[in-house]
Amino acid sequence: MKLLEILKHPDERLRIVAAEVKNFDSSVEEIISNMFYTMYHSGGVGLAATQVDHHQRIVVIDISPTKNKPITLINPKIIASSGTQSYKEGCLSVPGVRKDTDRLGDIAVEAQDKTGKTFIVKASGLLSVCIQHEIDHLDGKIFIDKINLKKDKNWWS
Ligand code: QAP
Ligand code: CO
Repeated sequence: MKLLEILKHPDERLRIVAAEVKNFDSSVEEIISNMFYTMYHSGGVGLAATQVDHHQRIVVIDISPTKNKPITLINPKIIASSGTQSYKEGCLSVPGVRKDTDRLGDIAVEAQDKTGKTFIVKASGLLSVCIQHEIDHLDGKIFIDKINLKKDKNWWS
């Protein structure tokens, strides 16, 4: 297992749009296990491949307090949603910054596992926020992009 370097804002590589995974080979398994190792080491709950300068559509998540409920999403796509929510988000690529961010509420996500098998996960609350935050990374978007300079007068506080 390898500890990967996490890109920090404003590194422009965080803006690269990740490519779909088409070949489910051992290199995909390798980046996934290194991403989990790096995320747990850094005290994160979610990490997108983009953040470790690997531009394929791969996300790892573990929001459990016991850190033993790993979720891997490959080529994730939101296929349904209802409602909205706001959550005070942070990001390993923007250390120290926390900001209320508007998101979809309940979501259904279609994704593939490391063998290429398609599955659907339904998520609400923190898990829903985390999945949306990580899919944004794959599209080169960061939560602080959503800061409204007019509305959020003191966005830095
Ligand atoms: C994305 O974020 C997320 O500033 C994952 O000093 C955000 O793991 C999911 C972290 C909000 C759900 C809700 C941030 C660690 C970790 C920091 C993270 C820091 C140390 C952020
Ligand atoms: Co992030």
